[in-house]
Amino acid sequence: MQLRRLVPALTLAILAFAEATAQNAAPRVETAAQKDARMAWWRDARFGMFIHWGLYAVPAGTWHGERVDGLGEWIMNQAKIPASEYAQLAKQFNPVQFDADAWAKTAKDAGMKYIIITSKHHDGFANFDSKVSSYDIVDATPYHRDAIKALASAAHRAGLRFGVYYSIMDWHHPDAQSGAYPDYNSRSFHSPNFARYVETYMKPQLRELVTQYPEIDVLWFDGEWIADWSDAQGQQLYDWLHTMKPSLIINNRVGHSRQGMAGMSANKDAPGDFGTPEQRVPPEGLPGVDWETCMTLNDTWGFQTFDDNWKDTKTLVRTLVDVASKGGNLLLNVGPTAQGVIPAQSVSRLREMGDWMRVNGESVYGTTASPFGLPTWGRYTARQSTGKVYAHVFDWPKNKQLALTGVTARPRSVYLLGDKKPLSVERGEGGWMVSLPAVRPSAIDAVLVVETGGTSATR
Ligand code: JFZ
Repeated sequence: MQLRRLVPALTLAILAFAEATAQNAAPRVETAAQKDARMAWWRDARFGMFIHWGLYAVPAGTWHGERVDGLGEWIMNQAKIPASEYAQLAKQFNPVQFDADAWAKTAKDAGMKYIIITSKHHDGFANFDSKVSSYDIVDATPYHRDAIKALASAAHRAGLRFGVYYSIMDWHHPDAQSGAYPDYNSRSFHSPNFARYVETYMKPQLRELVTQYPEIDVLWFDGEWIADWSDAQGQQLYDWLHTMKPSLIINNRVGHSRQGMAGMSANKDAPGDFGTPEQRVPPEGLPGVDWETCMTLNDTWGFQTFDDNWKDTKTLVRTLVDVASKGGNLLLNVGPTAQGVIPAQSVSRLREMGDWMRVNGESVYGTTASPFGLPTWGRYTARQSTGKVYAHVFDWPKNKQLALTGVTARPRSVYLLGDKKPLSVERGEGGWMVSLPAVRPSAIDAVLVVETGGTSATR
């Protein structure tokens, strides 16, 4: 082997050895109480903003005049675009209208408590100033500014937590999946140099993110289903990240055993702090388990000009409440344009969710799963510290009699949230029956406070 090839190979071996030694020297030991403390803000938050933004916003779903099927951020794979050709999009990515404070305000006004943005999606393009790559927003675009840095600071100014999405799969890097072209997403493809990508590219980029962006509290991995990744590698990565920053919260896609769109890991010892159901809410509560449903407002994550299948505000609020009633968080996505603008259809829906949250947020933030199952008329959430259960009435009964199904002991008091006036409660056929007021306070979700003597609510 020539010296110029031997030196990088040796460097890699030394790096890998140093990492392995560091891991052996510092195995992560965390008590249940320490984990509760680390997860506390996240469990209280219940509602966050997901942002998918990158070069795919430039074609926005159309390639050579043809609409491309599938998700906007998958266009490189769907249209079988060679990596070198796709990379040319960087020259057109100049989001001069990007206003990080405006994005943070949109999240804040919706009632969201944290923001997770793509730092690098499957296409390999980084939205931050990476020193191990020139394939990033600072080096490769006319914009030349670090979007992750700007949004991290804006989020903190707005009092929001901040985290980044990072794809393990990389269609651009020659040592990762670019060799799988034209099927970048092949599940059987192995790169002979994948370890080199991990040690000299992925981990250095993750180190940059964790050490140079102090606001980052969450790492949201994805693209973990590739044949070159395993639970064991995920566990090593998880431990390595925690050695650098013990407070990090890391999703279960750091490992390899997520079960499809249901999102929970098959193996209970798999790495990761929370499960990631995608585009769906688990049918039942998952007591004692941390999870977060990620969902689009229309049908795509990355911006597409033609996707107009927007969910309505009522559906969105009820989805958030459904999630909270089952003990999870909702991470709702926006896909900004290549100019740096969150689509108006997204902003208006989020503003309307915020209108509901400003009145009813108490029944969502810091609550735990329903102690009384799933009533036919809506959902329950609970706050153990106060013994309050919130009855979320989606379907207001015509006869104004609401059966508090699942509640056994006589409630101490029942009233509308934001109106302390006690409502009459009588024992009836359907259990404890509440006489509802004549005026329904919300057609989206009218919230009643049920004061119980104390509940056995679990997360
Ligand atoms: C993944 C990404 O691929 C997607 O672009 C988006 O970032 C989302 C939040 O996460 O979604 C997936 C992942 C895997 C499959 C489908 C969607 N899959 O294996 O079918």
